Amino acid sequence: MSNYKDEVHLKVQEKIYPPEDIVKRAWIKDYDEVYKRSIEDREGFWAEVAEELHWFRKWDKVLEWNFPYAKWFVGGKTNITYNALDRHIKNGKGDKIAYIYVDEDGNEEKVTYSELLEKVNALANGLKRLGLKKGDRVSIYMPNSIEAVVSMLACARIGVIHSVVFAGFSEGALHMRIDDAKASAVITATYTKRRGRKIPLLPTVEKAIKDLDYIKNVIVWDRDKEGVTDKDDKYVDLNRLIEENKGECSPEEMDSEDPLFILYTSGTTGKPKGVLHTTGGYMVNTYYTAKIVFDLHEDDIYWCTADIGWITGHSYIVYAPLTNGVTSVIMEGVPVYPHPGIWWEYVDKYRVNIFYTAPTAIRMLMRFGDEIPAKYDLSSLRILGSVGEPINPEAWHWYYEHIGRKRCVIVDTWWQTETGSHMITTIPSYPMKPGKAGKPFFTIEAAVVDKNGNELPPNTVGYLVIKNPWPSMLRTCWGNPERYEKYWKEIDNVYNADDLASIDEDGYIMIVGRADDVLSVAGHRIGTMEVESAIVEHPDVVEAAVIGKPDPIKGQKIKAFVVLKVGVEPSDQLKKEIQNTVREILGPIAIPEEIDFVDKLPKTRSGKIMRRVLRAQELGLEVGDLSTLED
Ligand code: 6R9
Repeated sequence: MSNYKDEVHLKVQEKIYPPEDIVKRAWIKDYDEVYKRSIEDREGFWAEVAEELHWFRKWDKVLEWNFPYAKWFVGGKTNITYNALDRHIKNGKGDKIAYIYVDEDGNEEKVTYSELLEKVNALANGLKRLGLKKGDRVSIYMPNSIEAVVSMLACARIGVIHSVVFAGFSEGALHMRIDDAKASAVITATYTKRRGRKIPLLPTVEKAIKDLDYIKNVIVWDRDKEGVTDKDDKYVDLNRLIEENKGECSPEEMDSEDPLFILYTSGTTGKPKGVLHTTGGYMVNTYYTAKIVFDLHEDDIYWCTADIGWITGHSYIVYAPLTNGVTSVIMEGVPVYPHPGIWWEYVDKYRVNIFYTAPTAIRMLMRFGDEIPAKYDLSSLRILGSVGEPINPEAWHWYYEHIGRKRCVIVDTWWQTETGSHMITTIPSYPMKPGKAGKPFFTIEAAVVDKNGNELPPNTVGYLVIKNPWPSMLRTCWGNPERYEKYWKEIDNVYNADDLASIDEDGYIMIVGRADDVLSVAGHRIGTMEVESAIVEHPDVVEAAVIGKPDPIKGQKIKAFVVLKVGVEPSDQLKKEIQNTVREILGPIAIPEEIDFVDKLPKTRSGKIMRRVLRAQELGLEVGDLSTLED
């Protein structure tokens, strides 16, 4: 793996100590002691955590590990919405604000725990009335909003499996995800707001489901009351459905292993995989990681800037903040509109204590200068989180100094759609190392190994693997168990995260990046194959290969190498058309910024495109072993 060695990053050794007051209030003060105990008795550890939540029936067994299939809290019955809502209301916290929704124009809407439950119950009743039942799938294509949260929770209330699709995806990506899950209904909105514009969503849904006759209903949040659902019985008005079905909806007693949701994520080959998460383990693991890593306490105001369309939104905008009973900010819009201080303005206004974002956003905001955050009172902040990609030390220090004002801790949380919750992360009570994610969370045994599973010496880059099952691990890939088994069978019967990493002498893990052909553009996981397939949809294109190029803000940007049909002349116009094709099929995040027209692509003898050759040429790196190259 020598071509990944980077002497500079191995020298990152700086240690920064957390402020005393933060350590003093932290739930866990002695990481080493608790970690040791958690490894000695993994099941006992998680059982103790699970006791903090409500179960209609207690589990018989904490873990059943039938490699590579795990069942957690076997025999237990619960409902995640009961723990997210009813439990707090029963404890007298019904009037507490659950979400403060804000948009780019300063519009604000607050919802209490009681009000949220009322809406969730009503929509759940409505979904039932439309004929939806436990085990059915519903796709959700919604703006980042309270309505989206209500939609997800209404599904979970009655055991309907939700499949949220990021509202930045276009019709092709949406069609694939709806069709793979065979959703019976779609919940959407007329539009989402972005940079002061209304981006239509409903027309995209209509195109995506054109030939899908198993879709019984499209439920629409008609934001401007345009009457868009009047045209056809298939269309149902979301707010009317809520209005007309008010009343109690008792939570479905879900088996601990009943599916909660599917979320599609990009892989190396073929189409995205539907990662399946189940009820009990996901609930316990997300609840507890948020509590410890963000050190959540009763009166905290918490803001995760992700979108509900990604796993970070599922776990740390929706489920974990609610099971912890805190108040969350949820924002619809981008970080730079109407001005690049909008996030800090809201941190100041709502007295946010915990702020969780991605390095790509930090790098983007850094560019606007230190004077922007300096205008605001950010003294309420205590914990700053980072997720999605490695945070480079420069961005780390800016976040620490200009946002945290050297009084906060930064928790760099490494995890994946597949892991469901934080796996390797700093926690607030031990020293931070800028550029390193931190140590394994409790009960997690992580290692850095070679392809055969041999552990590598400290500070050597290799594959990051997890050696044990954990409660919120994915249970399978929807309709594709072979793909699931691959995670555990590729490297010596341990979970292969497909990330490259190194571990230092103190046990801190540094993530280097993806090992497979997955791109990370502004923290979004995009498969090279997905983009290539979209490019080839253009009638003049024969073949395409896509690589990621380092980008100071987005982490990576996409470059495409395109082979045209014989007789077609390359032109700037054609580049634009190809970009538009990708935009239409996948959405703006997947557009190749650079396009080179080439005569042919480097391939292996078995016909696989050797993207690493293109990458090496493009970036001036060593090409490495070429023995499998075709010619
Ligand atoms: C939560 C999420 C997962 C991939 C993962 C890795 C990268 C996530 C990171 C990080 C370095 C961190 N990643 N967190 N890399 N440091 N703190 O992002 O899930 O969209 O599935 O992406 O993101 O490469 O394998 P997902």
